[in-house]
Amino acid sequence: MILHGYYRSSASYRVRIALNLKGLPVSHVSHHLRKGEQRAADYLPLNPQGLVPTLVADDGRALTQSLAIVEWLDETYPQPPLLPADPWERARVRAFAQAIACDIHPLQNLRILTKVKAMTGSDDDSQAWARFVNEDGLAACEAMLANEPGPFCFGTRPTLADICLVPQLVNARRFNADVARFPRLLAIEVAANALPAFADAAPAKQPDAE
Ligand SMILES: N[C@@H](CCC(=O)N[C@@H](CS)C(=O)NCC(=O)O)C(=O)O
Repeated sequence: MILHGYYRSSASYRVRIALNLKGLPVSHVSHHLRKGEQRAADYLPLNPQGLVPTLVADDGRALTQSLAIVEWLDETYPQPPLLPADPWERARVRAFAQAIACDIHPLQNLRILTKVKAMTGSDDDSQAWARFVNEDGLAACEAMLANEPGPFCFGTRPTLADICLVPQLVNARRFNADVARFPRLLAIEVAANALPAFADAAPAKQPDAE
């Protein structure tokens, strides 16, 4: 398989964690986002949205959207499972993952911040926006886990929820969000990063890291 991504892309980071948890080998192709390589003519046929990640399977088919990719990996390579067996619990994990992937991450994406900066003429405004989006969204995530026993988001092993949370915390720090407000999320991050599957997927460990 080939993963088209970027070291600092948190959506690519989600897929890297899932591949590591499954023990699946992959080749990496890096697209430098600030240079606009995600919109290169030879990449757009794979991902018409001009975003990373894209996973190209062994048979050459290409799949976009990190959550769809992670769920496809989970269904195709079921061990270890990344979603609970019980339908209600599975839906709760997806709800948490989507609180991040649908309601935080897209609002602080590179193309949105570039637009905010262009509209306001201020890099400070775009950074303040990203900080607000992360703090506001992660406060809700902290509350969503208030009655969960840990050490992971939902129970004793990592799920799609942790796969979304850990990369988002890295983003939040990049925008100077006050993550100390979220002790439960930080404890989960420590538990997750103790696993090589999470630690090895970190942006700083990737070959294209700058
Ligand atoms: N919902 C998509 C989001 C993909 C996405 O926004 N990727 C970012 C990097 S994390 C990107 O390619 N940004 C480039 C841009 O905004 O131009 C997914 O989960 O795959």
